[in-house]
Amino acid sequence: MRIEQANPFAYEFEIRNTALVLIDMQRDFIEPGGFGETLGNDVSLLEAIVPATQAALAAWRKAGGLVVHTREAHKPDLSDCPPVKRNRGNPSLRIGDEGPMGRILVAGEPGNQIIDALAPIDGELVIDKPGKGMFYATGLHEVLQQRGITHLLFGGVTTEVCVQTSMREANDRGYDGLLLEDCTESYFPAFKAATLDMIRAQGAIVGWTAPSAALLAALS
Ligand code: TIU
Repeated sequence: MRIEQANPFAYEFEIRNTALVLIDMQRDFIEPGGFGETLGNDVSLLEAIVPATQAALAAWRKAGGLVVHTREAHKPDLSDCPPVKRNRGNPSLRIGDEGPMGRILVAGEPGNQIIDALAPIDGELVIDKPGKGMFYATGLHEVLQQRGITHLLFGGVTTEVCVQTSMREANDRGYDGLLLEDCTESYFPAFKAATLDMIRAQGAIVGWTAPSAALLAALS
């Protein structure tokens, strides 16, 4: 497969060696009452990427590719949440506090679930990650290695926080990563734009970006 319209140049991959990774498409970030809103953000911006992400997920499932969903999630006793993370900033509710969708960023709580529109199905990996990056303290690299995965297609939220961190972690581990431009969003549009530029600058220093339509065209 070849995505000719990828930036900064064409991206080549084989479906059997590639996973679609959807980062943290959980209620905590996309719906009111979760972590995103407690940090003072307008979460409605993020909802706009759901239709394009749904279409990419449907096409990828149809093609038979591996799907990985991540959730930013901490254990109920918060033993995997460094105090500096819990104490950072001035949120109206901190990680572990009881909010309208249950305890903020805690595994198993209603707010921590992937949104219904993108709910995982049997055979897909669901990774709970205590950090912003998807490899830190998750064992995901070993799982992907066992499955022969060398290429990662990314979507999810937020572009400059968990998505970019995960792409950089992936790049350092030897994966070729491509970010689907309209399947990712930030609470800060300027940060999204800057992140897309940073990823593909200097000859794909972190990876590639492409509109999801280019992936759909390659798969059709
Ligand atoms: N705050 C923010 O933009 N993002 C996060 O805290 N987590 C993720 O990006 N998932």
